[in-house]
Amino acid sequence: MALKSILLHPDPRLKATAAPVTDFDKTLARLADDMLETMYDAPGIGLAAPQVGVGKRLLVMDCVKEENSAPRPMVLINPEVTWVSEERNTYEEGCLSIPDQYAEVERPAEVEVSWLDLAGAQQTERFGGLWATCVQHEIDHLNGKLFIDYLKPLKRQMITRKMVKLKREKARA
Ligand code: K1U
Ligand code: ZN
Repeated sequence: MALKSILLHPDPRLKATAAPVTDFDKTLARLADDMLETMYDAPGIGLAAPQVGVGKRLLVMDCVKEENSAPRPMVLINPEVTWVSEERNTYEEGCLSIPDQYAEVERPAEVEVSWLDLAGAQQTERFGGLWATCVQHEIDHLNGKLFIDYLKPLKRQMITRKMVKLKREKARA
C-alpha cells in the first residue's frame, strides 16, 4: 500500500466530473487500498478519487467515531443517491483538499445510496448521521463540487484566497 498526495483547492481536477469505473481489476483494488490508507493517515473520514488526481467514480469512507468500535472501511464505486429524506441536517464540514477551513452545510439527513463493490456486485444502504453527510460530500467530489460551493460567494472567495496563499507558501518551501 502507498500514501497518495491529496490535491489542494483550487485545482481544475477537483472541478471536473469523474468518469464511471468500468474495469474491476487489481489496479482498482490497489487504488482503493491506497485511498483508504491515505484517508486514515490524513486523518479523514472520507476521500474521493479526484482528490488524489484520479478522475474515476470511486470513494472511500469510514465514519466510525467511537475509539472502542471496530473500523468500517467502505469502498463505493459508481455510487448513486436513490432517495433523500425531507428532513435536513446541518454539519460543520471540512475537506482534506481545503485544510483548516470549516463551514456549516445543510444536506438531507438521510440518504439511500446504491453502488458497486470491488467485485462489481451491487450494494444498497441507507445512511444517516455523519455517514449521510460524508457520503454526500464524497459524491459531490465525483461531480466536481466542493462544500464551499454551498457557501455565499464572499465566504467562498475568502476561503479560496486563503488556499491560493497556502499553496504559494507550500510551493516556495
Ligand atoms: O472528502 C474529504 O475531503 C474528507 C473529509 C470528509 C468530510 C468531513 C466532514 C464532513 C463531511 C465530509 C474529511 O474527512 S475532513 C477531516 C475530518 O472531518 C475528520 C478528521 C479526523 C477525525 C474526524 C474527522
Ligand atoms: Zn472533501
